[in-house]
Amino acid sequence: MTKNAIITGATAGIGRACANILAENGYDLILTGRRAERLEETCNEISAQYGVMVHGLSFDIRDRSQVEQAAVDMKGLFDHVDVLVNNAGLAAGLDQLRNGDPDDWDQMIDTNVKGLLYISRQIIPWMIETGSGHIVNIGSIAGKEVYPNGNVYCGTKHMVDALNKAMRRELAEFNIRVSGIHPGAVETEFSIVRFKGDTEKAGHVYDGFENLVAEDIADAMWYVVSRPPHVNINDLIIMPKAQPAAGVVHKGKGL
Ligand code: NDP
Ligand code: 8X3
Repeated sequence: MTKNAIITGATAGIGRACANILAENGYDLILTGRRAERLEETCNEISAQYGVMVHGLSFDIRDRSQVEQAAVDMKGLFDHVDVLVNNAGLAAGLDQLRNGDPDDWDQMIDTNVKGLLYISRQIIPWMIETGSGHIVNIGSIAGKEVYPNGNVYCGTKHMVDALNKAMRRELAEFNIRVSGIHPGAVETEFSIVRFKGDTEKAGHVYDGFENLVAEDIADAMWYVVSRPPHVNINDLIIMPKAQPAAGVVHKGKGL
């Protein structure tokens, strides 16, 4: 039977790297993201490189009606889903709460928490109906610890951690695996988005130490997904060697 995966937020970074590794391993894919042109290019490139079917559905995961429509489209493309990677997410801003921008808070809560819930609400009953599946939730070290000025972003990722546990409790009886992957600093578009397009400021985040790259996280995702069927990896925390804890990075030490 064909293996199928859905990855949210695959126009960049970790989501795109997950798409590559799943395609390399023969999965047909549905990829999502708001940037329609970038999504189309990504789908075409991956499909040409690995010879699998790659469909793009462009929508904003914060918009519940768009997510519901996307789920209808997904059911027209796949007869079942083996893997859902809940990856779409972002940080916006890095300020103390008293100086924070409530629009940033809304965007993070709406994307990282509500968006993840909206898509999961559509896919979980489908997995139950077809009798199996694996949900991989991309959390963060920010969901395990809190770092200075990380407040609301950390809050959203703590919620992802809680939802990951809740899903696992609810879904084991339906033969559905649920795993959380919690990375530290990965150089993607993440900091460019966090600092609203300020590439210089974003670049400094990764100066002076060896950060993780998106492929490190995709590799972990593939490890989790490719375990024998009786094994569930509950949680993986993956950090750069130079980042022993959230918000702590040893720079300039050749690490
Ligand atoms: P990128 O900014 O490189 O990628 C984020 C992806 O999410 C893009 O494909 C973007 O697509 C998508 N996305 C964002 N907002 C929306 C939205 N409203 N609707 C649909 N898609 C959306 O960042 P990363 O790859 O680093 O981030 C991926 C996940 O990993 C996030 O959940 C992030 O919190 C988490 N993470 C990242 C870490 C890091 O250091 N980079 C560390 C720990 C966790 P588009 O813009 O086209 O909509
Ligand atoms: C982001 C993790 O450590 O770069 O989710 O803030 S960190």
